[in-house]
Amino acid sequence: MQTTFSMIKPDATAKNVTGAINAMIENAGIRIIAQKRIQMTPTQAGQFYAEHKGKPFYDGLVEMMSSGPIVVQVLQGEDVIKRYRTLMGATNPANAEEGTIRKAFGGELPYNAVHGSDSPESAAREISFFFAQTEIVG
Ligand code: IDP
Ligand code: MG
Repeated sequence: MQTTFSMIKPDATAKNVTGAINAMIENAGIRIIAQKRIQMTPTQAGQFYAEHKGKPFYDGLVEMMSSGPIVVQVLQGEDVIKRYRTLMGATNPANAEEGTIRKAFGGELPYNAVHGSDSPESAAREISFFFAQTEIVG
């Protein structure tokens, strides 16, 4: 059983679709084993997205990600890192397939509703960025 880190972004909390996104996650057979609603500071958002520092969209991404509430989650399931990336859909919602979260709830970049870890290493880093072990209760 694998775990991954997921984030419902400020554009999606603003649209009041956190429950709808959770339903898509659960309908895909993925378990939400930890979850909280928080707001990142710009500094935190910058650290979280450090891998993108220097890219043209970095400043806008940091601004957007700290602009409102987000829901951070730990997801669990078989091969869940890859499966959740598939359920999210393409980074650009314009290219996302039918049935994906980004197709259903994304807008124009950087507004694409959700984040999901892209590897076991980033999953470990991103989970520990937001969650203490005691908060992951299964
Ligand atoms: P991912 O979220 O699908 O892993 P990344 O390439 O890691 O995509 O980019 C991180 C986030 O940065 C995206 O989810 C999106 O919000 C934003 N982003 C990526 N590419 C662009 C772009 O070309 N313009 C504006 N924002 C972008
Ligand atoms: Mg990424």
